[in-house]
Amino acid sequence: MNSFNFSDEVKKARKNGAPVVALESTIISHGLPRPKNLEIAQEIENTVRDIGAVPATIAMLNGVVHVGLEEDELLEIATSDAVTKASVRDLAILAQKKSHAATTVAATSHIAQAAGISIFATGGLGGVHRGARETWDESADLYTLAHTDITVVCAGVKSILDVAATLERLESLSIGVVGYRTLQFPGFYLRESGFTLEYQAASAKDLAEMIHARKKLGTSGAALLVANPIEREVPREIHDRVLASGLAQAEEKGISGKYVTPFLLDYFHHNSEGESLRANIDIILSNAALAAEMAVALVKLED
Ligand code: PSU
Ligand code: MN
Repeated sequence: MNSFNFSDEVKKARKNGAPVVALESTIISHGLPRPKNLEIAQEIENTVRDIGAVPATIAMLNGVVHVGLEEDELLEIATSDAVTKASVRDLAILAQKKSHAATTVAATSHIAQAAGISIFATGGLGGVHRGARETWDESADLYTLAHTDITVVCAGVKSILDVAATLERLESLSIGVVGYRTLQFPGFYLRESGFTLEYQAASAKDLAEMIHARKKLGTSGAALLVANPIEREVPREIHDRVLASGLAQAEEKGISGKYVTPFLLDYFHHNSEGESLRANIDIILSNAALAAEMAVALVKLED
């Protein structure tokens, strides 16, 4: 039996079979600048609630995994300097150390699955980094999603990554990808990454039916990725300039391992004239809304 701590709201939803949406916490602690991060985290949760689903923000506090955070707990994750970025491999170590940790897409997916939650909204997925031929830097998000029963709503992957290699990995790892009202794989800040998809879905209901079919066909061993493009993209000129200088700085400073992604996200936030933050907020709110609509539709289907 997993020893998770459920928030009151999530406890009640589980008892009543109400729709629940998992949310990650690394975006709060390491992906968004303070002090705005707390306000955004609350806004994400309220977006889910407004649509009739229950938000389950996942994080570790004093070594205990929380599925759904009370207000003071969300505050702690958003403001404490002692919050470590945790992927799946870190969880048990940090539990023993009674640490605070924010969970990545990989760790959040793992915990959500164990808690019986099937839909998860995030911003950008981790993937294969540029230069991975030399650095071997590939996000554990990919490998975890390969064996986790979860549907993740994201805005594609950032162009800080090697998008082509990431899409190839998604295919090799049997992770399904479906565009939301598009056949263009989105590039997080950009509506189109330049790579096309095979499938799209027209509505949250269609996506819920796909999740339902996964269960019926027994193909839910690996994750399904829903790629929901940003509505108003970052101007290409700003995007290309900041990307080039950010990648160059990361290399110059010798940033490696789990610090690469937070470094680049922070670089974007500080050098994009506010566009990176604006885009991140638009994206996570839009993904949370779509995930909530899907969760509501899924509960109706399973009735
Ligand atoms: N990409 C983003 N925003 C994020 C992240 C990635 O656009 O906040 C975070 C997510 O939590 C993701 C993690 O799971 O970074 C991936 O880190 P890494 O590349 O070290 O696996
Ligand atoms: Mn990495």
